[in-house]
Amino acid sequence: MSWDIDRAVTELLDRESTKTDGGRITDEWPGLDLPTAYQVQDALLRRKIDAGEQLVGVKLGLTSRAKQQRMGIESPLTAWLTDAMELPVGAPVRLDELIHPRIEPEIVFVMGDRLAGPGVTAATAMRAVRSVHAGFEVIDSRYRDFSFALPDVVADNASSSRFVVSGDGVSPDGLDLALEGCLLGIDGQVVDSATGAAVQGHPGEALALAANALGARGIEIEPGWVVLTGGLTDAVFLEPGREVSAEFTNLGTLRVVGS
Ligand code: 0L1
Ligand code: MG
Repeated sequence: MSWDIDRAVTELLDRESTKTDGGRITDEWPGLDLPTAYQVQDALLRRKIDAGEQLVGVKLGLTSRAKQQRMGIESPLTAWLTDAMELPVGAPVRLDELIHPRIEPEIVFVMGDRLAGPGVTAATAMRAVRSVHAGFEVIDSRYRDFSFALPDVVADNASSSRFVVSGDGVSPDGLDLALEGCLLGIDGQVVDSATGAAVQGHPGEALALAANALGARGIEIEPGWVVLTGGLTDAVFLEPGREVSAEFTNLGTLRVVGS
């Protein structure tokens, strides 16, 4: 059977619901280029919306050198966030619902104004931000061993599975997000650290990148949307009983336990 957008969506959703990873789609469908992969991603979102989920925002992936080097892919990408992916602060991550989840700390924006590319700069992007939050993203690739080419991971909605956003947002005014520090801990031991500069030099650059990339596809970032700006550090595996913490300089501390 030949591949097309519909078959790729069905394959990826099947892997997600059966918690089964699989091979790269590009191995069987070399014609899956980047524009087609974004069509798969959009069609996958439409299937989720048809099933009752709501679009609540956008994520950036592969915005930091740490993540790019691990995955061997240098291009940042965008993907969709739905309400079904959001976990309340303090809720455990149910590992039995996922394949091989990893977690990464992120600086998160909640938008106040609409943002429409092209031509968006970091400065104009930051003026549209209502509040800045500490966040975690749980990624769970539908590909074996997180092994994929860029079109595979774009089609797979950038490995998205769960996210957590701190409740107490901070005004972006007066914050220097390039200097915002984050200590990543596992069971109380610091295992990694970064500042916001790890994300494209400044998380506002990542937001501008998303606005411009979506603008090229005729999509605007809407007021109220959540924007995950990308992992500050490399992601670490979640395990049963493991507590992962992210302690930020000004955005507070988040803790998540795998259960
Ligand atoms: O949020 C991310 O940076 C994920 C991008 C996809 C690559 C991965 O699965 O780590
Ligand atoms: Mg991420």
